[in-house]
Amino acid sequence: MERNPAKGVNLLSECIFCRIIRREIPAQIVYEDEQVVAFRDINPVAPTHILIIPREHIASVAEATPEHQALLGQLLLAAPRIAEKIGIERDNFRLVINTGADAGQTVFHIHVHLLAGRPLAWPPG
Ligand code: DGP
Repeated sequence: MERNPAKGVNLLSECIFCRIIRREIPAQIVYEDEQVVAFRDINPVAPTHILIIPREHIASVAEATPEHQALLGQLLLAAPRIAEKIGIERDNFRLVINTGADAGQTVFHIHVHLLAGRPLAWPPG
């Protein structure tokens, strides 16, 4: 892995989400399986704000390859399971994947935001 200032810190040892997976820094983990981990966002923008991430470090959707096809699907399919597990509606949420700094991506380890618990405007800001 390289350190690319345009993409933030990409070193596996320093990636904050890799560190959460390794339990090196605390997080409220709400779901995990062999491929996927989900935890509460430290800066929630909705009553429910969960981040769903792959255990494998992939910097962004733009860095994913066809080999990641199934894994990317697993991130999405985890969402209704997570919703059920944490006791919210399994069919009433928004999933967001910010890709690139201009789109708001600040952590360069793919993550799906699961947002729920309030009306969500469209288009997003
Ligand atoms: P994005 O802007 O799409 O890259 O989203 C990154 C999210 O990650 C942002 O909503 C805040 C969250 N976040 C950043 N650092 C931490 C952390 O250390 N713990 C947790 N739980 N969330 C974090």
